[in-house]
Amino acid sequence: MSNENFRSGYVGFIGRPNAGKSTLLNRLVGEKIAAVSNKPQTTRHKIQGIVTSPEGQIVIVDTPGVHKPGYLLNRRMMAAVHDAILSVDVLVLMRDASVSTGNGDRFVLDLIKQSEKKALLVLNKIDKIKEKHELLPLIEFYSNEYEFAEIIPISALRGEAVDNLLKQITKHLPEGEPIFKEDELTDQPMRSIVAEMVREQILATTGEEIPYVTAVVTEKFDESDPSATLIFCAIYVERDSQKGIIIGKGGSKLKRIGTEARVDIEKLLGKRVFLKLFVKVVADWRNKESNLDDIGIYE
Ligand SMILES: Nc1nc2c(ncn2[C@@H]2O[C@H](COP(=O)(O)OP(=O)(O)OP(=O)(O)O)[C@@H](O)[C@H]2O)c(=O)[nH]1
Ligand SMILES: [Mg+2]
Repeated sequence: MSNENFRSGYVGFIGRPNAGKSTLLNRLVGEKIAAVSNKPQTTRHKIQGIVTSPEGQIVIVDTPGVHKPGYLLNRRMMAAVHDAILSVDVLVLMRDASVSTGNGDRFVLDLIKQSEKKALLVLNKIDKIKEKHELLPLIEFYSNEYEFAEIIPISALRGEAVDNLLKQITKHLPEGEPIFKEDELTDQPMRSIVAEMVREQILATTGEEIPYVTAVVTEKFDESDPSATLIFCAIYVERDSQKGIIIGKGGSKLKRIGTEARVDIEKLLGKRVFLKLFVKVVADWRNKESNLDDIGIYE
């Protein structure tokens, strides 16, 4: 593709937990590559998605929601945010427009200000807002704080105004050749996406502390049988009691997690999958360098 006006570059999605960053990533890419949930801190490491249009190629860098780090895990999550802010061409500050402004929002805004980078403000979840004029105070607040290149209200969930957002992001990228092949959707290894899909189902089926004490690692990904891909995933928890919750009565919960995740993985791979899940108790994995390295959450 040698088009003089073709644009390409990296765009970082930055925002508080639950703003809808990964929902938007999946929608723009057109495939589920990132876990989405109604629990905060769903995304744990940067996830890159690639969207190629006739006008350009955007490489989306989805990041963990900005939060105060407690465990080493959370420090690495925040390092991924800072790394993305430094390395991308354009930033997207994603804000849940249906909630009022808090200290967390100011903190995210400060990160954008300190970067002095070109940034677009995306006001998400407008499907939850009755009257569009309710957005005006928010728009006024943000435009007084920073010179955003664009302010765009969207609904990532419903896909409202998302095509326009893609055009606007592309417009602000530098001119240049595509960075990845046109048909590539992500540079994430399949093993890592598979682990995300399993973790998404754990987040969907468990409450309270379980989402935070759980990690998933793909330990085997065997495509030698052309009729079905064989996948083994280890689910880390920190205590025996948590293992019991994930397995459920007579193994019922683990079975449900596996069945739902398999549907998503088969859709992505376009072939049959044999998925085996097992639960490992690893005390304090969230504070151990070697465990975090195994899980794929790097410094
Ligand atoms: N009503 C509504 N809900 C949305 C919209 N976009 C995302 N959500 C929901 O918001 C929740 C959080 O979405 P995620 O995409 O996981 O948010 P995130 O910003 O990636 O969160 P972290 O990874 O924790 O930082 C999920 O329950 C989504 O379904 C939207 O446009 N409208
Ligand atoms: Mg996310």
